[in-house]
Amino acid sequence: MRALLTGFEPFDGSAVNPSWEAVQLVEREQAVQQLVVHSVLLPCVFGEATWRLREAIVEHEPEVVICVGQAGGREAVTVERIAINLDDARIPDNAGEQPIDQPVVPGGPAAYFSTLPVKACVAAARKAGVPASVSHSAGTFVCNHVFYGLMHLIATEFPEVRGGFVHVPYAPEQVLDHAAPSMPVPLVAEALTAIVTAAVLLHDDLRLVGGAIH
Ligand code: PCA
Repeated sequence: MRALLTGFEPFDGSAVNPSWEAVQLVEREQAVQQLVVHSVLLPCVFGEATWRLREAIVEHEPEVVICVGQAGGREAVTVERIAINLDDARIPDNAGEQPIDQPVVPGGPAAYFSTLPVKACVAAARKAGVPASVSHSAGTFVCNHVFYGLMHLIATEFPEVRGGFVHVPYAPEQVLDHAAPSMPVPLVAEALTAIVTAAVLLHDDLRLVGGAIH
């Protein structure tokens, strides 16, 4: 089995992006038998990030694709459930573009659900000792853009691939001078290993409590 994990380059003035640090660790460790993990860096740029993702899928021919991004301020690893057809950037991307209220794919469906077993992924991360939950919004910046782009690629070109998105907290070194939740990168990598393992092994999700009231 082959899995593709993507991480993002730093953005918004940060020196690191824990998503890229963590997926490289997962690739280096290759901790799961009979599963080869490839990691690929995506630019934090609308449009280009999705083209690079498509190239990586063509190159590595993965069964499972998990895109990973930083969600500064979140306290846990969050497995995203839904990607929406909306780009609405609060800050410019790394190429200086700041789309406002534009569709990711003009004429595309309003949203796509992750095809990962999201509850089972959360359960696996928790079992590995890492705080995790399901999230029902990946925001409206480049992460949601790539998540929607991934699910659109799967729907239109790669129907045999299963895919989804995981957001991770800041690394501790990013919050040394302000109070915000953070998580050590090796712990994030453990969660991602557990998540990718669950995603590869399970096609149907587990029926677990895990919704959100708001
Ligand atoms: N997080 C941003 C984009 C890149 C990243 O790591 C986001 O959540 O949209």
